Amino acid sequence: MATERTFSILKPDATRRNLTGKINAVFEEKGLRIVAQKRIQMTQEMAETFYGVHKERPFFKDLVSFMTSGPVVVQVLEGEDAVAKNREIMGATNPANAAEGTIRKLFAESIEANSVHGSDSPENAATEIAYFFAGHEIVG
Ligand code: RTP
Ligand code: MG
Repeated sequence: MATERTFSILKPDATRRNLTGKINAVFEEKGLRIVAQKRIQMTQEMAETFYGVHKERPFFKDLVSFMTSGPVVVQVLEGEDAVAKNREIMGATNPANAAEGTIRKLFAESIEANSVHGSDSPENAATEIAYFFAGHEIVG
C-alpha cells in the first residue's frame, strides 16, 4: 500500500476541552504523521461549503452552527493507507457505536460533537486538503 494523505479536523468540542495534544498523540501512536496543521475559526460559509453534501439532511443547520461554535484545528495526515486508517482510528460517527480505543470512543461527547472529521475517500481528501491548505503549507 502506498503512502497517502488525508484531511482531518479537530472539531470545536475537542478544542474547547483542550484535547488537541491528546488526539494528536493517538494519530502519531497509530502511525499517522501530521504534515500540516493550523488552528482556524470556520465561517458559516466555510462550514456550509465543507459539509455541502449534507445540506438536505435534518442535522445540517445544527452541524454548521456546531462547526462554527469555536476554533477548529485543520490538518493533513500522512501514512500508509491514511484515509482508511484514519477512519479506523476515529471510530464510528456515533460514539455509542465506536470501538474501544478509537478517538470517538475515548473523547466524543455526542453524535454531533464527535471530536474529529476524517475524509471518507482519497478523492474527497484531495479536495478537502486543497480547500484548506496551500501546497507550501504541507511539509511531508
Ligand atoms: P465526518 O464527515 O465529520 O468525518 O463524520 P462522518 O463521516 O463519520 O459522518 P457524516 O455522516 O459525514 O456526518 C458528518 C457530521 O455530521 C454530524 N452528524 N450529526 N445529529 C445527527 O444525527 C448527526 N449525524 C451526523 C457529525 O458531527 C458527523 O461527524
Ligand atoms: Mg463524513
